This record gives sequence, structure tokens and C-alpha cells, in this order.
Amino acid sequence: MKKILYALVLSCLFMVMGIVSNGNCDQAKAATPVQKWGRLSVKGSSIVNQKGRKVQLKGVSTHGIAWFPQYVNKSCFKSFRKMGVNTIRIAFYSDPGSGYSVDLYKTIDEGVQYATELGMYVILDWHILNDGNPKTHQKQALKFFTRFAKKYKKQKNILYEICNEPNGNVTWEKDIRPYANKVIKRIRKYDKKNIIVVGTPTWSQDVDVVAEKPLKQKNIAYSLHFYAATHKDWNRDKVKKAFKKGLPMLVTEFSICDASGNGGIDKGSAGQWMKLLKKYKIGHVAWNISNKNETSALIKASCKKTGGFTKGNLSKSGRWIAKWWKK
Ligand code: IDC
Repeated sequence: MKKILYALVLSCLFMVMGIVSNGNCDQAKAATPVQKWGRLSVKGSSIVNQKGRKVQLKGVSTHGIAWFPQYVNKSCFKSFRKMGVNTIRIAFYSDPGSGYSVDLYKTIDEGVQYATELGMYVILDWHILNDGNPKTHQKQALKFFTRFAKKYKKQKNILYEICNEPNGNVTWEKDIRPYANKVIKRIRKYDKKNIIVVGTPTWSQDVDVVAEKPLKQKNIAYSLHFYAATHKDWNRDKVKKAFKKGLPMLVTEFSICDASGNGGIDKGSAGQWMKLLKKYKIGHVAWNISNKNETSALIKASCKKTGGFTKGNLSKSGRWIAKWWKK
């Protein structure tokens, strides 16, 4: 009898302990970025959460996924989330010379799945670069966005970036606007709500030009790219002008070295950029998740891991930028 009573008391105790620890566990599990903010939208010159409050996205971009697909994994994304990152950008180069291949759609799907499981936002980046005019591969772009908008239209965590960096003999009126109108129309056929980010002239620097005559559609933001050692006051002035005109901007790519993605770090200019972005609550996404021997690579060249990163695994630029993920 005594034994039975003893067993009963013990099992009750375990039950209570189980409930308590489960409860604690749920409490300890912090909400993910997407649980906190929900679907994003554009309101005036800002990106806002589902409650209409201004938010600042903080992200990291993959390198071209044709070259560094190994970093598209959950452990990699999770380790950046731990450091304060809420957004992953998946860079898909649109030019055959830079690894364009529809076979990589699978890698994109995997990336979206990992980011989604982790409650992170994900930017699908149609990465035009050597193909400076977005019209060059417009047909392929339409196919790309048809596929992904159809597939992800119900998800809250998707952003579409329709042309990374228009450059060369390309203008807003003649090239980018007509391209954007076509691609936006196509995406909106399926996905009515998620934000679409449009590239701006001269490698996504001329936000002031776009601010004079932005697009008419809703939920559109514009790309602003900078490499702090190259793009300085003259470029920040463009941003100030555009902001005053009410242009919603998102830094879908930046680094603190020069525009080659390499060279020295300019902490002075970088600090000015980050302060400006914080003041305006403009989100930023750092280039690039790789251990390539170039300054903009966020992982140290000597680090051979592809996930589970800690601050110690970050390169010099990675460590400098990581401070801003917590601010
Ligand atoms: C660079 C990569 C580099 C790669 C090169 C080739 O850092 O390793 O060899 O592309 O395409 C951009 C582009 C981005 C560039 C980056 C640095 O969007 O693709 O990546 N950059 O040059 N715009 C300004 C700088």
C-alpha cells in the first residue's frame, strides 16, 4: 500500500514538473521575426508591420547561389537569426554568364523553406548585373516571378526584388519603369499583398531620380545599394532627397568596403550610412554569406563551416556589421 502511494505521489510530481517545464519552455521560446511582425507592407515612405508600425529589416544576402549553394541551409540561416538578423536574401543571378540556371529553383525553394521554418523574411532577388538592362532577360524574369508568386502567394514572409542593379545605358523612364510595370502586373496576378522591391538606376543608387516620378502601384519599395568606401556623402544626399519626397526605400544590398566587394573597409562612411538608415528606419541587407577571400564576405576565409556560425566565425566586415543587427 505504502509502495503504491509512493509511486502515485512520484508520478504526480513528474506530471507537474512536466507541465511546468513545458510551460517554461514555451515562454522561453522567443517569437520569431515573422510571428512578431506578420505581413509587411509599405505605408508612405516606410515599411511597416501588420499593425502599421514602422520596422527596420536587418538581413544578410547569399552570394550568387550558383557559386555558393552550400550556405543555403537552415543551420546557417538560424545562426544569423541568433545574431539579430530577420531577413534572408536569396541572390539568383539572371545572366547565363553568372550561373543562371532554372535548376537552381530547387535551391531557392529550399532557402524559402528554411527561412519560413525559422520565421524569417525572405527576399527573392532577380540579380541582374552584367545584363545591365532589366529588359535584357525580361522574358525569363516574367517566368521566374510567375513561378514563385504562384507558389508563395499565401506566405507572409516573401518580398520580391525584381531587378538588383540596373546599370549601363539604362534610364528609369525608358527601361526600368516599363519593365517594372510588366513584372509587377504579373506578380500581382497571383500575389496581391507581398512587397515588391524595384531596382533604381546606376546600380541602385539613383533613388532621387525615382522619387521624382515613382510607380503608381501599392506596396512597392525601391532598392538603395551602397558600398561605404565608394558611395559617400554625394550618395547619402540622394537618399535624403528621396526620403523627403516620400520614397520608400530598402537597402537590399550593401557592404562597408568598396563597390568591387573587396578592398579596404571605410568605417567612417559606413557609420554615417548606418546612422542615416536607423534615423529613417530603412532596412538593410548585408552582402554576402560566403567565406570567399573578399572583404564583403561575411564569413572568415579560414572558416570552413557552412552553418552554426558564431560571431568569432565572422570576417572583419561581418563583425562590424553584426553590431548593427542588435541596435
Ligand atoms: C560580386 C561578388 C564577387 C563576384 C562578382 C561577380 O562579391 O565575388 O565575383 O559579384 O558578379 C554589386 C552586385 C554584386 C557584387 C557586389 C560586389 O550586386 O553582385 O558581388 N556588388 O562587387 N553591386 C555593387 C557591388
